[in-house]
Amino acid sequence: MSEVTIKIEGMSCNGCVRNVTKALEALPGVTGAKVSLEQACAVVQYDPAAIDEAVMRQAVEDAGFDAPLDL
Ligand code: 9UX
Repeated sequence: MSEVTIKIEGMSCNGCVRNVTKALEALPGVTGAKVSLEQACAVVQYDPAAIDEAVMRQAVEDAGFDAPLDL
């Protein structure tokens, strides 16, 4: 299992945090996601054989937020 921190812009309340968490945890290969409103990021546990960071970032974007590559 691997872990990555993804920068997330545009979250303004805990509803956003919930939405991002659900979007990430719905992805095959993601086993857990801890999203921080204050730190504007998500720490994601995942199986690197099943998913990569680009797919996670796209899921965050599809949920209506920005996930820029630069940390
Ligand atoms: Mo809060 Mo976020 O009212 O998608 S849920 S702004």
